[in-house]
Amino acid sequence: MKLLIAIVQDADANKVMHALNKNGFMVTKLSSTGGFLKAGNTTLLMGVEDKGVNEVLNIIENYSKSRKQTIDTNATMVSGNIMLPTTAEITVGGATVFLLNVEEYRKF
Ligand code: 2BA
Repeated sequence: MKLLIAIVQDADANKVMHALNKNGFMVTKLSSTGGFLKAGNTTLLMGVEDKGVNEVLNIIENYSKSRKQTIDTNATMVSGNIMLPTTAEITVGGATVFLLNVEEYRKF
């Protein structure tokens, strides 16, 4: 069994969870915050039998979109004494997934 930890964008979370549940996979949703953007995202925890891992990865990949986001960077000095704000474009997502081996799994 594997523990999959998937960080997805809030906008994709419901679609990912719905597809996982529809295909018989259990999922726990945690509200999380990205350390770089300081914006909300969603962390999904899934305990998955080895034979189901590829199917889960496919579902996550299919329902997680990558999006461009504009961020403010440090103001830049122009013409000696005028400070102008500058922006940069970054691509966020689809999804970041960690796969861990599960030593033991119990339900009481
Ligand atoms: P954030 O940390 O808020 O990062 C959002 C996006 O900002 C990242 O998208 C990436 O495009 C960019 N970014 C992050 N750190 C950067 C840096 N030092 N310099 C330049 N750009 C940077 P994703 O890579 O798709 O990551 C989305 C979210 O997934 C992250 O939100 C974070 O919450 C999580 N994540 C990604 N990689 C991780 C890792 N190795 N460990 C833990 N969490 C991770």
